Order: sequence, then structure tokens, then C-alpha cells
Amino acid sequence: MNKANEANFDGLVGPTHNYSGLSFGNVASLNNVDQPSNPKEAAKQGLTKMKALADMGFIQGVLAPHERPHIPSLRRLGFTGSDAKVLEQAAKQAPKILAAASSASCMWTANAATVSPSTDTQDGRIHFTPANLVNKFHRSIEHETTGAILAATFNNPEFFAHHPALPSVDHFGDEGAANHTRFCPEYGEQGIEFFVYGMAAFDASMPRPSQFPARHTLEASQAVARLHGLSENKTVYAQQNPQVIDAGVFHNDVIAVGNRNAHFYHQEAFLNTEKMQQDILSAWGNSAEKFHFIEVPSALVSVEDCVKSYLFNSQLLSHGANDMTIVVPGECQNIPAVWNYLNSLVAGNGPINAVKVYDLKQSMSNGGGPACLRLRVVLNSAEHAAVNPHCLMNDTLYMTLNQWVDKHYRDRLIEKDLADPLLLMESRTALDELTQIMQLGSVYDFQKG
Ligand code: SUG
Repeated sequence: MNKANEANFDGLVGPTHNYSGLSFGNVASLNNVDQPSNPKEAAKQGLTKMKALADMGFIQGVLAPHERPHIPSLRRLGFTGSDAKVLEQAAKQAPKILAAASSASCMWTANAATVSPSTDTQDGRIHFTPANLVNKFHRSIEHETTGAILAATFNNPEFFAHHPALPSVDHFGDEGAANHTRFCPEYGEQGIEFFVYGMAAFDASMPRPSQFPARHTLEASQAVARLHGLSENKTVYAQQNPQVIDAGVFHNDVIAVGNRNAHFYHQEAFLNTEKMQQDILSAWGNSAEKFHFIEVPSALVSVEDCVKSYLFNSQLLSHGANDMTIVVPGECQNIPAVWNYLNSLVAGNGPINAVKVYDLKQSMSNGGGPACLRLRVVLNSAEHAAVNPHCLMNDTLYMTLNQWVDKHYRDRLIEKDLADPLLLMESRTALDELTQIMQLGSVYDFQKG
């Protein structure tokens, strides 16, 4: 067996981080519309979590933000003239479209792509498919740049295979790793790839949510499994409970998280919990390692409290077999039912035995917790060595990025600031400098209008 580790690649929050209420179905996004944001604080909160994980000995990567406002998208929608004119017209005629083109939403890299480690794929390479994020306009404009950034970060075709996003239509709505988890005895062994979808697009007889959109389809997950060359007997699909989508669980990672031999989820997360368990166990086979289903009953934590606290939008970090730390956002401490549950969880006999809390309030106010901010990539030592080293967190990068944020970021943004041509200039200057720091080549070139 190959020795491998799970790395986390977090999205660096971009200079235009703001609250525009763009995500129908995401309670925090809708509740915080028009609140002033603090991009500087947001970026620093993210960097603090990244550095803490690196200091704990985990491989921690950084994925660069995208250029925003996205002038090419605005031009595509008919706004013309100089960049400043484009911003001015969009602000006057369609402020919400300008807000969408300005979102820093690429920070939530759990939605950047689906990633399959080399032990799971037919050709023995790590496969990446950027998510088309077609359900929300502001997110649907991410995948091209995301693909370029992933290719610049994992830039060796001997180890890394990059696919384009799936066709951008609802039938193949793909939200990436937010709806994908991998179970395995050890990271370097073949794992079970577990895909969770909100609806079957081509089968209207299957249940669907009635209030909020199901962003991710079964057909998208099946296409990604085919593209990545996954083994059928190691691939499991499960449908989200449509009722929890209607309660604000817009991605499965708001109500479930998996790692190695543990699946931590809420009683109401899945349409058919028993089938989910059976399917995982039959794919798990006869491994000597015991599989743990850690089901949180509604009687202890309600779905509403899951959505408020982001208890399940946590990171499970393995220190060794059956020894995991759960990383949760500060909001978990504010809800007694959740905090009591967490304390009893880590005091019990299960594999999760420590909890760490991080303040990610700036991201949380848009519905993005610790797990939303990271893309997991399992790497063996040769693959790790092939990653662009300038994207890996260490003392120097942490210091450099903090200084970079201090130099370029504002500490307050409201909607009308998005039309300020100076903000666009500031963002471009910042990203030009970041390109040098992280040696990203030409990932931004095609965006300049
Ligand atoms: O897609 N919020 C993001 C949050 C993504 C969270 N990711 C995971 N669960 N993995 C979304 O809804 C809000 C932007 C705004 O309203 O300004 C936003 O895009």
C-alpha cells in the first residue's frame, strides 16, 4: 500500500467579499443581505485556520481567489465601454447582476471541484472536475478560472488529470466536493467514493424539494464517476432528504461529513438512511477496520440548529486510526444543544475525540463554514512533491499572505462600493502580486476586459 495523506486546499478570501443575498435556499446568505462585510477580516480568519492546520502537521494548500468584479461576464450581458463604464451601467441598470459578478464566492473551495485520489481511479492519477455550479449565476462563472487555478496548482500531467466542468444546465447541476465524501481504511488504500445528490434530473418520479432548489443531480455525480474512472463496486450514491433542502441544507456538507472509517450525519440527512448504510457497508467489504456510523438524532440536535451552527460543516482530521479531531465554527458554541452534543461526542468511545473551534464569522455569514472553505486532496509523497510548492502553507507563506492582505484589502464593503472602479483596480493589483507570490502563471490573463 502507498502511504498517503489528506491535504486541505482552502480558498483565500478575495478582496470583494460581501453580503449580497445571492443564494436562494441558503439561510445565512439571505439573512445577511446588505450587511457591511469586512474582506480583510474574512481573509485573515481563513488564513488563521489554514495556519493552525499546517501547524498541527497537516498538508495545507491555498487556492487563489478570482478576479472580481468579473468584467467579461458583465460584457457578455451587454454592458459596454471602458471597464469603469461597464461598472457604472451595471450599477445603474442591474445592481444585483453587478453584485453577482462581484461575489468572492470562489472562497468556498468545497464547491471548486470533485477530486478522486489516484488509488481510486483507473489510470492511477488524481482526477479533478471543476463544478459547474449552474444553479446560481454568481457561482456559474467560477469554473473556468477554477480549472485554470487547479491546473496551475496541480501542474504535472503525470500525476494530475484535469477535466472541464460538466455541461452547464440544470440536468448536470454539480456542486463538487460539498456533496462528495470518501471513506477508506487508510488514505493510501482504494476508497469508497460517496456521492450525494439533491434530485434525479431525468426521473421526475423521484422526490424533490418543493421550496428551495436541489442544486446537484444524480446524473452529474454519475458523469463525474465515469470521467474519473471509478470502480462501480466502490462508488455509492445517496439522495439527500428533500425536506432538509427545504429547511436550508443547500449542500449535503451542511448536514453530514465523512472521513476514513467514519460517517457523521444527522438522522434526517438522507432520503433512505438504511439504504445509505447498507450500500456503504457492502462497498466497505471485509476490511479489518470497523466502519462507524455516527448518527445524530433530531431529539438531540434539530435540523434548524444544524443549519444555524454548521455542526456538520466541520472538518474531521485524522491523527491516526480511530483518532480524529473535529474542527467546527464558533457558532457551535452559541447553541447549547450543539455544544453539549459535541462535548459528549468527544468524551465518548467513538473515533472523534477532540474538538477545535475557529472564528470564521465573515464566511459563516454567507453560509460558508470550515468544510466549505476547503477542498480535500489525498496525496502520496510523489504527488505531494509535484504540487506547486508556492501554494503550500508554511510560516513564510502565512506571513507573506497576511502582509499582502494588509496591503490590498479594505475592511468594509457595502453594495454601492462594488461599482467603484478603484475596487476593481485594487483587486487586479492584488491578484497580479499574488500571481507572483504563488507562481500561478497566466490564470487571470483571459479575464482582462
Ligand atoms: O453557494 N454562499 C455560498 C456558500 C457555499 C457554501 N459551501 C458549502 N456548503 N460547501 C453558496 O450558497 C452567498 C453569497 C452572497 O449572498 O453574497 C454564497 O454564495
